[in-house]
Amino acid sequence: MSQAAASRVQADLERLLPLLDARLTVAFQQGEAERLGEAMRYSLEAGGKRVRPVLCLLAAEAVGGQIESALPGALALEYIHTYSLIHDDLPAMDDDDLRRGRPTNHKVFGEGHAILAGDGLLTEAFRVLADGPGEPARRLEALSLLAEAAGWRGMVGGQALDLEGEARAKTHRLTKRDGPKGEAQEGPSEGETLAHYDFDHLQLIHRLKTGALLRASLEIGAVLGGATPADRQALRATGEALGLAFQIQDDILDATATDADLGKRAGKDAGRGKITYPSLLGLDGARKALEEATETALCQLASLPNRTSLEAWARYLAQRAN
Ligand code: GRG
Repeated sequence: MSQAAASRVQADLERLLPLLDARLTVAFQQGEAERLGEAMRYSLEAGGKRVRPVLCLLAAEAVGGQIESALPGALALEYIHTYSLIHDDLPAMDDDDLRRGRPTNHKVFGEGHAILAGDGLLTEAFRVLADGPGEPARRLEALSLLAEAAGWRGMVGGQALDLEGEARAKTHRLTKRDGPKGEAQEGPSEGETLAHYDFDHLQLIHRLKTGALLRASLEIGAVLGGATPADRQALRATGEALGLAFQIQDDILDATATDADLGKRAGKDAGRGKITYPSLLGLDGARKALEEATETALCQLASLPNRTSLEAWARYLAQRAN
């Protein structure tokens, strides 16, 4: 990444993070269910890169809109993202102990409260956007985009497909291990298992599970910022490409970084026999796919009036170290 792009990302963080941090936990400070409020604040305050809210705010700026008008969208995106991480870490899902460099929510507050903390964040996302400032028609459009991206046609659907794929891979491994004298029993061959969970399927899962919310981050910012239809379409396409790039880099980091670098367990994908970009294309192939997706994002941005920050962020996301 060039020095200019790195400085731009740093400057964006310095001006945008205080705006987000000042509002992020306000809704969870007071209420009857105090411990639940604490559980929601715990995960929000644990850090995180704030990629989705920042992209949302930058998208509004990129189309000539005001940051303030996009803030409710930015908060809503971080609430949904944080809820998804809390639920993803539960024993019924990925069963993780470490997230954002801290013990996971259910390790501190128990499974029941972690489920409810996720539910509380999910529902607050829609309230903050419904009540926020700005034109009602734009907020209504943003609500619809958020529901589509977070729900069963987006992130939740992608998570379901991922769980189903993992269950199939596990059954296949068990079938092999349980055979007489340790030999493989009759069952699906490796090729047959891969056919169920091949590259197209991997891309579908990524597009839904990770990509949908990232794409929505840019499109919601565009809508709240009052984008023209052409600018909105350009940002939607940018988000699609950035979502893919983000996931490829996530796969690469899982294969190459340490727990300490990531603030979460590294090497999970290989441990679970998951199909990933590096496992299918090799590390070099995955890096090439990452470059291509980033270039696509940069091309889509070319027609926008204020694109410098988003260009810098596209480069940063491809090179992020955690
Ligand atoms: C439980 C409904 C439900 C969905 C879970 C997003 C997700 C779906 C699971 C997370 C699993 C995972 C590691 C996906 C890969 C991409 C991803 C979302 C990484 C985490 O996002 P970052 O890097 O996290 O933006 P921070 O902590 O920086 O906010």
